[in-house]
Amino acid sequence: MPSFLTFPEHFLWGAATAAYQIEGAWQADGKGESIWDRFAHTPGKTRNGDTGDVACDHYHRWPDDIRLMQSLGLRAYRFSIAWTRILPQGRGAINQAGLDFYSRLVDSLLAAGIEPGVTLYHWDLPQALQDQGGWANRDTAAAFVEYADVVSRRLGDRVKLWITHNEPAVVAWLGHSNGEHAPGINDVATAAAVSHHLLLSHGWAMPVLRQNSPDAEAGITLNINWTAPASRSAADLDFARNVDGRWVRWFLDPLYGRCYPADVTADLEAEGAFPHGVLSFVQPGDYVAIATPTDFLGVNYYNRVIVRSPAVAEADNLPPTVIPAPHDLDHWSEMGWETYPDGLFATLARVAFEYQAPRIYITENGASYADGPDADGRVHDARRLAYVRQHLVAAWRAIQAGVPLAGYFAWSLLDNFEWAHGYAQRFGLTWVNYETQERIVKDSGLWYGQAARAGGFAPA
Ligand code: IFM
Repeated sequence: MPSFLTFPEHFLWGAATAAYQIEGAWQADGKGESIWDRFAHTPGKTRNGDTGDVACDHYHRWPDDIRLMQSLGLRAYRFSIAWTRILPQGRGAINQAGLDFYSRLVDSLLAAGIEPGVTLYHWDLPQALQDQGGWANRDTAAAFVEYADVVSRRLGDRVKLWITHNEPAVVAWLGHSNGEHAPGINDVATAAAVSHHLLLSHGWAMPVLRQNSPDAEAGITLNINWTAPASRSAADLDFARNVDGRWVRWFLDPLYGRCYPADVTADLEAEGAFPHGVLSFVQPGDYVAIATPTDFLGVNYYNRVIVRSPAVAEADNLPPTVIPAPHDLDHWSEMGWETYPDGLFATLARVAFEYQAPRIYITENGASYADGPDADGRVHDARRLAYVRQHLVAAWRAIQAGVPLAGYFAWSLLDNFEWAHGYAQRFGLTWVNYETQERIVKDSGLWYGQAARAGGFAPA
């Protein structure tokens, strides 16, 4: 390996956030209620009852946050739009103040030399649409297209990178099958229908984005971690197939024209996911719409998951995933996620060569560690720095192997609201004091900024 890893000239060195996780101002300037507002305000749903009501107060502090990005030398910033700032009731009346907010943000990013990348849906469905069935209702896919149209008509002249959805698998399975996320539903049949309507809304929105933003790239982001079996036993191997199938292939396959995978369809049928007939929610034309060609695939990669078949786990009284306790925190983040950079290389190769994704962005990658300021006022987060560096080495190796990787967005620019974990988990390159809203760039952020400026780094 060379002593300095140089990345392609136009590689996007970025950082990512999401609206509900950083903006706060949950009722400001005409914003409507989202399912995450409702969920977090419901006792018992998030750790310590934490909410995104204030979060990082980015809605008011965004000029400072842009200056922070500029000081780091970032070339790109991926953020999401809060649907309820634009259409407080989900569809119908447009809230100009919401559009103005994002328009100013985009203008200021461009003025600072930072490329804006917009995610349209990062989990905060308008509650008004949830009240009509949410993503289980096919009509929500039509509402999403209207929303995509309104946003891209306003920002489409300046935004050159559009992501329809962030991690539809998490929305479907965590939001609707185990209830850990908003809207907190626990029903596999609902989750299966939701997954289809999310994908459908993506496919329907693609031509609208192309029309309103003709010079832009548009695609979707999936969470693709590396799944491995705990042993070579038939049961564990089959369970690893099942887990990877429902979290990854169930989404990748239809997006790349292969329809839903038969083995996962059978698994879901056995769980009662199709009470009205197998895949009864698929209508003529849906597969073609979902497989509308995209310009890129966004990959969110964090860790390897080593899975054990539930039958084996129960019989041997073992946990369903292999996580040693206590964790070695050099190798397992505070989320209990294993650091496994080879999995990023393998994942990039998989989507590039098996699915022929024409271009790939790593739209999220990062690790949660609680390190805060030391006596010197600095945040010496050596483990996160090592994590980011190791994953960028894997990304560089993938590029050498022929993967069309065009950018990397660290998760996250700031410590922020980590969904059901509240503020207990910190993923930021920047430490946030939630009492004072002070920001301190961590050592990992300083290192990443240097790499961004230099267009590469020394691997060791
Ligand atoms: O914080 C989340 C983000 O919203 C989606 N991807 C994973 C991150 C860490 O859990």
